[in-house]
Amino acid sequence: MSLEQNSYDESQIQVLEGLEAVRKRPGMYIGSTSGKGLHHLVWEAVDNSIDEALAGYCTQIEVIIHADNSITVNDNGRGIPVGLNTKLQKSTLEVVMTVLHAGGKFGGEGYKVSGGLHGVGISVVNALSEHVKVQVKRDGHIYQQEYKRGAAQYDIKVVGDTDETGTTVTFRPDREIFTETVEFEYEVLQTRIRELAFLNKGIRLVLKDERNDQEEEFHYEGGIIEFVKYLSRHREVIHEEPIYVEGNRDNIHVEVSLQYNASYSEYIYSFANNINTHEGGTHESGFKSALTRIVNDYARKNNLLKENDANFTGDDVREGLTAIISVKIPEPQFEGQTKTKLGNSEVRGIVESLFSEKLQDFLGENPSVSKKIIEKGLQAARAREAARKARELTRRKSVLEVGSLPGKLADCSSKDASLSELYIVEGDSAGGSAKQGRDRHFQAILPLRGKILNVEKARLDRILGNAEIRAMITALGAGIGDDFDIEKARYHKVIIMTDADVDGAHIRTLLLTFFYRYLREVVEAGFIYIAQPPLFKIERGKTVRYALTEQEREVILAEFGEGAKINIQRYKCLGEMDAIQLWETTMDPESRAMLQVTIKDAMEADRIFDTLMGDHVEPRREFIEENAKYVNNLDF
Ligand code: 0RA
Repeated sequence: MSLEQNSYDESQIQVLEGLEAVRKRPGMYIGSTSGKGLHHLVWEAVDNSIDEALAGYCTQIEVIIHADNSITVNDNGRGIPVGLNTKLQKSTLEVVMTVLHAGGKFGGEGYKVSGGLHGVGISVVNALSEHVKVQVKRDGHIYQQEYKRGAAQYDIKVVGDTDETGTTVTFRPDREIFTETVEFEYEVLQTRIRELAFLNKGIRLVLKDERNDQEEEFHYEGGIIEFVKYLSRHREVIHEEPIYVEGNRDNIHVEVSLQYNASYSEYIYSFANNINTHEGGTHESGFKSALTRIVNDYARKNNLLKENDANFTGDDVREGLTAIISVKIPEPQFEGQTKTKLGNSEVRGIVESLFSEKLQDFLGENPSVSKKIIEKGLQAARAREAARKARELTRRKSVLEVGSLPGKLADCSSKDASLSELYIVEGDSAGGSAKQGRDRHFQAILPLRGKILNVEKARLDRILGNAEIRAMITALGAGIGDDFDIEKARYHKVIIMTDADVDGAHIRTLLLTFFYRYLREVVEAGFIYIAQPPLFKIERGKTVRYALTEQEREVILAEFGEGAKINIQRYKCLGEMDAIQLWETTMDPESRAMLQVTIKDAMEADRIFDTLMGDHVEPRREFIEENAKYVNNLDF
């Protein structure tokens, strides 16, 4: 085998630490050893191939889930170098696979996807796998090496000849490390691989699942233009082709694509080096300020905003907007709580100026679309004003009428918020049972009428005008909007209790959306919970058991065994339980099962809610079908 490789300087490899450190503290390298960490291994491997593609040497990447839950990532790049690393007296391949961070100094040219948790190197995957096999095709040969828990099993060897090039890594995650699960989820891989295909136009990404012979190919010549179209696919768009700008300045590559639709929602996703910058950052703020400025300029120049009209706010011009901002930069700085905020200050101005110019041209060339965008902005501004008035109304109600709690609230006697719970219950009849069954010392009950459902098609700002929602805000006592103060919250647990049917799922989605958009701090504080009423009551003689799921029902039936007569009741709504049953199964802190809502759950509800009030009927029908199924299998 040839030991000397062309221009690649193998002394660049930095030897930092042994793989033992990775096995001792895997969380430090891949975030966690949960399912998320497990999937992270795949991203680590895929990122290397994406880097090779971004450097211009690789056009196709294949990810295969094997039946034994091992993964293969295969690319047609140049192949990891195999020549001798003179310092370590090992092949470069072995160094890359067994020395922590050795991959970091690769190449030098092009961008690295690395950032945040990514980019720790393929050696981390090796350290955390029971078994790894790597094959490299280059220089006419197929080279191979295998490892167990990071340790090479033999020296690199030639196992065949080929005129192709590429790298194939197959790894089986270590069960000793991933104690929770070693099972890969198709949807998780699919979502990210699709996203990578959108973000890196032209690359062909293939996902195969050998567990059920599923296979999909993701390949978008249009890149983020197609991403925007994909995100808007359920919407009534107001211009067929998304606006697109691509440019390079100071080694920073910028792409922006956007499209307006008839809905009221805003979907802006930003990425830096393929990493979703959830917390935004300089690229996103550059985009937003350009958008606000240019739309206002256009509206003024064309007399669509009158002299007495105030300028549009950023929110006004982003109603009904779907946008992707993707930058690729040599040294991204990730900041913020979750390290998903782009900090590089030079990026703001570059995005802003590249995008401004393009947007200005677009508006000038498409006057009828521009008019529609401005009209949406005007509508949004009016809605904003209406929402402000609605908020004032709730504020006056809660602040001026001191101590006036909603009439339907059955409050608890405790004044200690940290001990107090507010049950928000669907329907007056279940509300009645809950009032009877509760422990009134610390449990308050607020029944909600089904009427709240009718806001389905309403804008969220109108929801604030809804009496039921206002009762909730007043009961919670922490205000809303600018004068919100979590310290004033009268309960530290707000428990949503709805029926196990589609309407119940619907109301729950609405409530979570409301909390997410208007009382996010309450969600962040961990105050929101979802009650888990049982789905089945199973009786044998005098013994009564409750099951939350069909699985639990089966377990109980197995315990009861054959023989005596067994009676199974399926609860369709909370009202079928009497006060005592409701207390025993769903409200008694000793025995109840509740789900605490995370900000991610609430965000997901917000997305679903948006689908529900979207412009198309189809996704709504899908939600109902999905949820009907969901609820049958029980819940969440
Ligand atoms: C650095 C240099 C060269 C190839 C690669 C990195 C490379 C690494 C991986 C990891 C997965 N797939 C990959 N493909 C390529 C080649 C340098 C040369 O040939 O001159």
